[in-house]
Amino acid sequence: MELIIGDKVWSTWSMRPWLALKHVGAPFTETLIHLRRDSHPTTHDAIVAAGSPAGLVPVLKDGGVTIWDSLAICEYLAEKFPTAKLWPTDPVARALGRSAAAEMHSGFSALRGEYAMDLALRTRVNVSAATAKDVRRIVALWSELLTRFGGPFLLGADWSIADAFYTPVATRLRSYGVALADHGDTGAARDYVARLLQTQEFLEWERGALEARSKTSSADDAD
Ligand SMILES: N[C@@H](CCC(=O)N[C@@H](CS)C(=O)NCC(=O)O)C(=O)O
Repeated sequence: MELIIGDKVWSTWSMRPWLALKHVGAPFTETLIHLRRDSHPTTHDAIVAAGSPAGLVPVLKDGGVTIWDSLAICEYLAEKFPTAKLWPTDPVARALGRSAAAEMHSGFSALRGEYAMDLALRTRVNVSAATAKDVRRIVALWSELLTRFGGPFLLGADWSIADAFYTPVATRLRSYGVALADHGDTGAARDYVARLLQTQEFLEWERGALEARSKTSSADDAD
């Protein structure tokens, strides 16, 4: 299998299936396409040439098949590797997990638009009213699932696609210094953020992101 991704420091949609693939443990090669068209004007052409009909990353190639959306890739992996339990076997837990992942995939536009993922960033902001609304909803959703299934992950004992989908949110909350207690959290959401940021898969992604960032900075310094 080959996974085509964007820069690890920024590309939230690439991170999700990458975490799922690492969790599954299947061998895969990784092809990186630099994003940010101002500095990489050929991004779109490179993604299309790599075989993405939508001109977006991530893309998974498996044999003759090309899958070009983060959620579709994760669903494919769940079906291809059932023993990895990327979704729980209980249909209710699975349906709630899919609802949570789909809500992330299609929603939270204020948080996503105003506070881009940047794994190297640490700051403190007063979030806008629109983002505060998104954060409050995320805290409520996480708290409800953590209570219902008993944690430590959203659907219970096993890390799932729902957790993959919210890991980039956890990085944004850390990067922008968002205090979840100001948005309805009684501690469960804060602890869940810490847990997502300590998984082996995320730490490996983060190491790759920061190494790439330091190489880019050294190259920029040399200009
Ligand atoms: N809904 C798509 C969204 C994919 C997406 O927006 N990818 C961004 C990178 S995170 C992209 O390819 N941007 C192309 C560009 O920056 O030119 C998915 O879930 O895969």
